[in-house]
Amino acid sequence: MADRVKAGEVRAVSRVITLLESQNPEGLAILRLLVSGSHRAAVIGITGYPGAGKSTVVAQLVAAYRSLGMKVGVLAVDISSPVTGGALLGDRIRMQEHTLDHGVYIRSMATRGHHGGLAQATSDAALVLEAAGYEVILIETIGVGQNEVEVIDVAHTVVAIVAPGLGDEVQAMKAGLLEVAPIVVVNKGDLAGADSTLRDLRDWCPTVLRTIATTGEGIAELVAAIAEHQRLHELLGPSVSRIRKGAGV
Ligand SMILES: Nc1nc2c(ncn2[C@@H]2O[C@H](COP(=O)(O)OP(=O)(O)O)[C@@H](O)[C@H]2O)c(=O)[nH]1
Ligand SMILES: [Mg+2]
Repeated sequence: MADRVKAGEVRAVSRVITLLESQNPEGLAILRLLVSGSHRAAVIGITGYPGAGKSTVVAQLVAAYRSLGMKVGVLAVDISSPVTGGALLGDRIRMQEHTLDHGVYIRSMATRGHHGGLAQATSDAALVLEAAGYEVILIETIGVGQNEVEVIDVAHTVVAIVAPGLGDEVQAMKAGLLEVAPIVVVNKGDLAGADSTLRDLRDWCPTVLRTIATTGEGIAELVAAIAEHQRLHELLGPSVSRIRKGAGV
């Protein structure tokens, strides 16, 4: 099974992630065989409140990285509640344009049913994708809270997505999430209030970008900012050490 994952076989990748989600000992044994590989993936966390445009940004990033010829894995972390259950379907439909592309793997991680925690399951899944040769791994997380910060530990680069007109949410993010997100994106740059949100955040964060994810505006700049952060990360330390630590191997 490990060999099949290393050969990039999608069915094997899915199977192993399912084993890991249920903390199956066989899954953990396979994972140990996988992490010895020499692949290096850029793991990018995309976080922010529901509705900010995370999935739309992720779909644009997938297109951007595919146009560079890179294999892209997407892990969508969904909270299994009646309130957000519909978001999962929306995400699937929105990303559907990429699902026929063999260079893109999209997987939803449901928070319910993880015995070892969502962050662990996500971290394990990212390692499987890395072993399977995915060069970019995008992790979309819903909301902002303690669990999110855990998931953020998996990613080398975290991008916080903010939409204008969410005054209170932006204030809450400043206090918490923005501390761990080196790149902040004000998405829905076409909406009123985008300018003042940008100004407000620029006092707090070094890198604040404006995007209109529905049209793709600003995505090239976001790709460049992520690349720059990843480059610094490479200089500052081994890119996979944190994720390896997360997998306990
Ligand atoms: N006006 C506008 N709408 C956007 C933009 N980006 C996303 N949306 C819309 O905002 C809604 C929520 O987007 P989604 O990507 O599902 O947000 P998520 O919950 O953060 O993943 C959808 O209806 C999108 O079409 C944007 O840049 N401008
Ligand atoms: Mg979404």
